[in-house]
Amino acid sequence: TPLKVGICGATGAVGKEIVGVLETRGFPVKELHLFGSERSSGKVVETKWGKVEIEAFSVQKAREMDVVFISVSGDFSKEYAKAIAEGDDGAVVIDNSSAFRYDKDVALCVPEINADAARKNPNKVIANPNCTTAIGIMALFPLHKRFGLKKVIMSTYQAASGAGQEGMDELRDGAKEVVNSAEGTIAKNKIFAHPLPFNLIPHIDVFQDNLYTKEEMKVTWECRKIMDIPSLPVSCTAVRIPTFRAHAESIVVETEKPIKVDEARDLLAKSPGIALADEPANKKYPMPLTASKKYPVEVGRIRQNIVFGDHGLEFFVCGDQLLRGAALNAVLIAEALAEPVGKDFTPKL
Ligand code: 11C
Repeated sequence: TPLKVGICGATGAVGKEIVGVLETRGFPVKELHLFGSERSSGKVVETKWGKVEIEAFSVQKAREMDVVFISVSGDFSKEYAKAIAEGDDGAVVIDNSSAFRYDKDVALCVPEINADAARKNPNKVIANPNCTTAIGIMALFPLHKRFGLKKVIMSTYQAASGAGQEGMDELRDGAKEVVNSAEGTIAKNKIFAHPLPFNLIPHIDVFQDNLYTKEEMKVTWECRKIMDIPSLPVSCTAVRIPTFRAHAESIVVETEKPIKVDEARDLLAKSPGIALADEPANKKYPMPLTASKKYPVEVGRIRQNIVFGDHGLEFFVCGDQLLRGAALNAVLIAEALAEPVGKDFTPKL
């Protein structure tokens, strides 16, 4: 049945992508309401459902929706998400922030993996995972089901889009400044901890007591919750690199059962949400340039890991940060909610 759909943060990098995903997925939209700040209200956005004017957000207006996607900030979600969802007449909220991800009574969902967590969620706020988790877990989960994950070690190469439109703008403007200026010029930075053009920064989000960053710990906490393996050791080093919108991840797993490259490759090729890109002889492997603006996550460079031997696999994944990492996953959660409890969710992407 067609739904009244609201988007909070509709003019942001993720909000715009949510509109695009609703359009291309043919999501059953009865009415589309785009909520923004006072500053952007009144602007008109062309959509498949006609021109839609940005409305100033209010809890009351959002509560009139059937489903509301929130992609503003953790503080915005903390303040408003529960008020939008509360009671039988509230809306289902799909929240892109980290505000509720680790709450016991809030489902954290990648619908191809744990759709039922969202369907059986005891309240109407459902959390969308961090982009790094959502991308890597597309390959990790099928491997876990077949071989059992024992340990996961990964390093990431994360795009500027993780810091939103302002992050992408800072990269583009800074790169222009460097190439158009005297040799040795270093770009300015405000969004990132250091200048990003022609650099990389092993620091995303704030440092924790254990000297991992919060971005790195999110991967640990979220992999455990989504795959329901509460004590899985997952160690991540998260690095910002000067790409625009696709995160790449180098992942090593140790498995309970012996794992063979061919078997793992066949399994991953058939798993939902994945596009295999694993033909080294033809220079085909996952890259930000080929994974950007695509729904599936590319997986390749699959090989037996030297350290863990016949119980170890090493591979590379690359996925669009704004799509699988945010907008696509959020819309797929809404699609999965329309299907009955117990049904596997395997959308065509
Ligand atoms: C980044 N992964 O690349 C972050 C952005 O927890 O939703 C997403 C932060 C989050 O900067």
